[in-house]
Amino acid sequence: MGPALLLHLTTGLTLLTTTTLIDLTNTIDTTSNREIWKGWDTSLAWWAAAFGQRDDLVNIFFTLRTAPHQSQPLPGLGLAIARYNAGASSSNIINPSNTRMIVSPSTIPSRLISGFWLRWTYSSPSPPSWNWSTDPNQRAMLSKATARGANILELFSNSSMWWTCKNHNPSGSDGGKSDNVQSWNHRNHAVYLATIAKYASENWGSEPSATWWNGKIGTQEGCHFDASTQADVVGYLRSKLNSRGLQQTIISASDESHYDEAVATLNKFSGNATVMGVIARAGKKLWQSEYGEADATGKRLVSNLLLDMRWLRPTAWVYWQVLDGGGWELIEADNNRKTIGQVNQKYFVLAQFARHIRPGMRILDAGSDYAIAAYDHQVRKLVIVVVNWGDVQYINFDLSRFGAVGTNGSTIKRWVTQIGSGSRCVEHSDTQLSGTKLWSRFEKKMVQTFEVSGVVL
Ligand SMILES: *[C@@H]1O[C@H](CO)[C@@H](O)[C@H](O)[C@H]1NC(C)=O
Ligand SMILES: *[C@@H]1O[C@H](CO)[C@@H](O)[C@H](O)[C@H]1NC(C)=O
Ligand SMILES: *[C@@H]1O[C@H](CO)[C@@H](O)[C@H](O)[C@H]1NC(C)=O
Ligand SMILES: CC(=O)N[C@H]1CO[C@H](CO)[C@@H](O)[C@@H]1O
Repeated sequence: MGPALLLHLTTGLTLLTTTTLIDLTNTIDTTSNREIWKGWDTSLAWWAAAFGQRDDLVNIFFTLRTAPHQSQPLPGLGLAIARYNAGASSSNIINPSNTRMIVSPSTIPSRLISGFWLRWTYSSPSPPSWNWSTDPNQRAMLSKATARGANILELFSNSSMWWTCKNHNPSGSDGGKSDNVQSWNHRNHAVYLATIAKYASENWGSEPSATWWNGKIGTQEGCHFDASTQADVVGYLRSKLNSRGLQQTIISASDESHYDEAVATLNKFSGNATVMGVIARAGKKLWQSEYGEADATGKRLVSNLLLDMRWLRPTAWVYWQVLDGGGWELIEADNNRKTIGQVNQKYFVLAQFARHIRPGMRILDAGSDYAIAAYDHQVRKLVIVVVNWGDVQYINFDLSRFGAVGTNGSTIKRWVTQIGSGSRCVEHSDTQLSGTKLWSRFEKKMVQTFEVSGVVL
């Protein structure tokens, strides 16, 4: 009787579990025809200025190889875009007035990036006014990333060179809300960026597009630019780039902290900087140009990333600092002490997207805020990334709107990462296509990525 009772109990429990499952079904919208994906990205800046010589790190971030981290194999993120921070700091003294850079008391030294233009005299972009040897580590990471296949370089600046700032402090204006670039230096800031772009195209093996930041925090480089100032600099920058033969280099602005601010700034632009009120309507491309938060579990990342993909519709998505502290990072590091620690679960959450949604794929709407799809025309592959915020349940995908799907019963590969802790990009080959449907069982807060072959859009 004992075993029978046990069996009965087990069955009862199974039934109970089954009845609490809430199945969800999503239909991939093949007509959604979103943007062609440009790539995933990180800003180099501080982490690269500290660790730019490290080949292990460039392999982890800029290839799809399995690269070792502290003797553990780590699936590479395959980032395609590198965002290079044109620095605003330098330690030289400008004579005859014995002018030197002002450093805020709270400034963290590893957050000041060395700039190339050392003093306001300018005859040609060469010594003694320009120092192309500076910032060797960030440049090293850029060239290693380019060698590994990163094919878009974005040049960005957080502040113009300190000596163009009213207070000679590249961490922002006194008070932070007023313009810190002297009006007669708007043109110089454009010259600065255009000159670096030109030098990079001739010497660094990559031709950048340019952008800059509008904001201010005293611990690092930053500078408030009024919308009118930005529009002014954009105008100058276009002409300075063109006069250097860089007509193809795209200028992007404005790089804001908050979505609402971005729309407000865009609305204030005029003349040659017009980007119309609403981004999508203007026929411009939008990048999520700096994503960061301090949640190492990956929960906020997956939630924000999926919302961005569905509603903001960027063509590139830039993680701010892949190495940092306090949960802001994918891999823990101390840029001042130059030590590297553990890999956060957030790394694997991002890998569920970045390793599978690749440059050139078309983003498709997956029918909900908890999933996104991408289609690769060349190899006829469909990628779906899904998170389950609910209790344990099956999530189904209906592919019936595609012209064709693979043969019934064909194997679909899937990868699993558990938010917080647990599975980290674990690969499974246990899911089959059933007619035009696929489904999988999800734990709560589980991210799964599916790759379906033989799909015709
Ligand atoms: C140029 O940069 C290099 C590397 O940071 C530094 O060693 C050198 O002193 C700089 N030269 C000048 C003139 O500032
Ligand atoms: C640029 O400045 C903003 C605001 O000060 C800050 O959030 C961002 O991290 C800075 N980036 C760099 C590269 O300094
Ligand atoms: C797919 O194959 C399964 C198992 O062989 C079968 O039960 C099912 O009816 C097939 N579905 C379609 C749509 O052909
Ligand atoms: C891109 C763009 O709008 N360019 C314009 C900038 O302004 C000049 C002079 O007004 C025009 O000729 C360009 O077409």
